[in-house]
Amino acid sequence: MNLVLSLKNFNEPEWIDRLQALLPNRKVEGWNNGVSVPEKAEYLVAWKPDPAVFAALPGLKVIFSLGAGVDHLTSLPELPRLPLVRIVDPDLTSRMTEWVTFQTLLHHRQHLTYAAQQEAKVWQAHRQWAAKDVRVGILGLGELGLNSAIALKALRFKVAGWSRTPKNTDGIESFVGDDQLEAFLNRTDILINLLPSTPATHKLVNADRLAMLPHTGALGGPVYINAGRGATQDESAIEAALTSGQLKGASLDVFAIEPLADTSPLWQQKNCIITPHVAAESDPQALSEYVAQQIRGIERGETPENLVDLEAGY
Ligand code: NDP
Ligand code: OXD
Repeated sequence: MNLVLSLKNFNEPEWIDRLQALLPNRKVEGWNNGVSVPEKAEYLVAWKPDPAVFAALPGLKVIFSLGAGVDHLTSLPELPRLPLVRIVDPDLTSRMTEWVTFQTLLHHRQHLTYAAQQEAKVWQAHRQWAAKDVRVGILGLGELGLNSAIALKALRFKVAGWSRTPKNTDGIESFVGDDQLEAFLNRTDILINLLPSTPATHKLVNADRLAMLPHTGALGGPVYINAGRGATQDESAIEAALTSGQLKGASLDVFAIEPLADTSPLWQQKNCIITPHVAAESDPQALSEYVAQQIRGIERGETPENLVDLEAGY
């Protein structure tokens, strides 16, 4: 019944203390400090784990991803076919909705133009279009995409989403699968990417797809926003589209390789907002309680919540 943590970029000792306090009858240990009885470890809590951890813990029953995304695990050939639980947390979801809404409004309200004018002490108003005339399209209408869609719809944007399976949410148009992707892009002024990284979404946002975004909308050119995963976009196509004017603006929180290299030309793009994968962090205490609660449920014989479909990869 023991629990092992293998975490990169997290303070492992703090996480051990937090989980140990919530699960006093189990031994909680960090992979980096050595596991006392590896055969007794039944649960693994992982973020970009050491791939050697799986073979070293033969009694594992359930793996927890300490994030909503699981590509850090599904990309590992060593990952055993065990139940894999991901984070779904209202706090994380609402933080993502804040970031997405903020970036959407920033482009919609021409903030980059006004910030540049402030630098130059220029007092000049530009025509402002209404939200109801702007078509937002969200790639990925899952836990995060749907919440952002509802918030943007409440601001009166015309919202549609694209997903693998049909959705039926009042006032949000649903586009489904590869066959409807072009039609979805053709009606989208602000494209928001909240897709997971899977083989099917790899570099999905490429030059051809960016070219499908219209220039006929109220903004005068399309905007691209990504807080899903960098692997789902072709970074050089985005850079080229920003340079050519095919894209009017972008906001990027995620990149194929993080941190983004100093040499990336994206840093120089005046119409591109870059944030360092911070769109939706979460409260460590809330995440620890989520893991502890799931473990208690599993031990009562319940099926874990928010299991990843290992075939689909998300
Ligand atoms: P969900 O699994 O709830 O939603 C994923 C959505 O993508 C679903 O609507 C799914 O369709 C759709 N989708 C997946 N593959 C395809 C495909 N091939 N074609 C069409 N649609 C597809 O995930 P979340 O909303 O919880 O999270 C999304 C991603 O956000 C995470 O995987 C993670 O990478 C990223 N993330 C980023 C953070 C940050 O700080 N930047 C923080 C947290 C998460 P369907 O509904 O039909 O299954
Ligand atoms: C996550 C992330 O997947 O932080 O939770 O990107």
